[in-house]
Amino acid sequence: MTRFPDNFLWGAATSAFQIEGSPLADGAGPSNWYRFTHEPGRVTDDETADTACDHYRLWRSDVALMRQLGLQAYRFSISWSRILPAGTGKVNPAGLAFYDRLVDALLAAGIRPAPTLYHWDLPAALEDRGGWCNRDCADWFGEYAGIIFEALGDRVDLWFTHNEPWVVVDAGHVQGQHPPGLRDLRAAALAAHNLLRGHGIAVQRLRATGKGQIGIVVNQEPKDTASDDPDDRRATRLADAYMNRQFLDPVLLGSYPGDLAEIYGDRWDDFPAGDMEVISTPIDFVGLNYYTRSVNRYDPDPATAPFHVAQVRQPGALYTTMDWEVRPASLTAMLLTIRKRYGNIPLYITENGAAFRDPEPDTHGRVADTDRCDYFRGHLSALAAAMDAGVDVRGYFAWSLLDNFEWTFGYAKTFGLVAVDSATGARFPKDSARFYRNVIRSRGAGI
Ligand code: IFM
Repeated sequence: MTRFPDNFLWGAATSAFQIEGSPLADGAGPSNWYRFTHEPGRVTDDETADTACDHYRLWRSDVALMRQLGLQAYRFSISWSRILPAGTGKVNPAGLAFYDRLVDALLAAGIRPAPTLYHWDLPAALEDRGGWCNRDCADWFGEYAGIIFEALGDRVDLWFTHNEPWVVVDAGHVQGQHPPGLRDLRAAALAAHNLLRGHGIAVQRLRATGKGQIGIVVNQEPKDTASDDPDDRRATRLADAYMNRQFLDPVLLGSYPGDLAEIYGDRWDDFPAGDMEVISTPIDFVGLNYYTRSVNRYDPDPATAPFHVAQVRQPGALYTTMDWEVRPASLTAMLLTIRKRYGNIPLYITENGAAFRDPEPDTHGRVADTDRCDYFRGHLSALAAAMDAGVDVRGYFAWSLLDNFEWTFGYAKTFGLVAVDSATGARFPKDSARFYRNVIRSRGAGI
């Protein structure tokens, strides 16, 4: 394929907490991430997202910038605690008004809004009530989703429920690196299940409105085994079940992968029979975030239980500053695997991109981020290869529009098409932004 289809959707993605700043402005409640980032030692250099990219104030010029870059769609997330400061109950009209204006501005600029309802920032008040470990959280999410559909559903037709629920489960409930900071497998199993129930409830809420299309966003990381040793193969299979199939199997096949029992053991409760029906409510598409693959081996160290998996670094491979191997071929492989396991459901690449150490802007403000251009070139070719093989991919969102707050890494990891001067908020489109604009204009001929 030399060109992507005419109706292929080209966009860029961000998330609320990572770019907006002004976390408590205009009546917003604190989110779990706001609170977490204000606890010493949680984030590199104790950086916070109190200003981030200042998008909450600079959204108008950011929409103008997206237009200049030729974006056809913008995937952003909505901050639950701006809309419902206590998580449920009383709506904060000023919070809704922010997204209402943003959607209008995007449409006026000819850019299709594609909101994600939940990109990790939970109202702190709900975390205090048990967060995703509380069964009720799925219904609280449904209530919030209903408010958003009611407010924006006349203008938005492309919705995503959760972003990367695996990260919420793993980083938040197994590794203790994200809020709520737990290291508890029983909590992880509960949170995973309730996130999925929340997803299903939100899908049903949208269906009740009779408008719009909806899907979930999962991060997929192909798991390759370091050797044919049975222990390495088993460790690889478990890593795959845990990260890649734990969420897509229930949503698309209506059951959990059997191998999860080997991970969770008796920390997995029996859930009510009707739950799976809610979780597997039919969706319109799946959003896939792809960054890298991993090569895995068995690790006997008791500290790595119950996964007993370690990643093997590949000599000679290029790694990003996240320490993620650059491996476009695994994007093609991932898409073919998805089609084989789940059938030819429509897909979007909802995130793809790379953090590299960028050169400083030169005297004309130019940032020559050659590595990132190469990354996009390689991955778009890999995407085209999968589409040539018949995989139904409808669009691509580069991560990310702006250099932003990379969670516990603070501002050190830069993924943006556009650099942001932290002192002034000034935006500098990098060479990758120009490269991407040409890709969009030429429908991929510029790769
Ligand atoms: O920045 C994150 C984003 O919030 C979720 N997907 C991965 C990105 C890079 O780590």
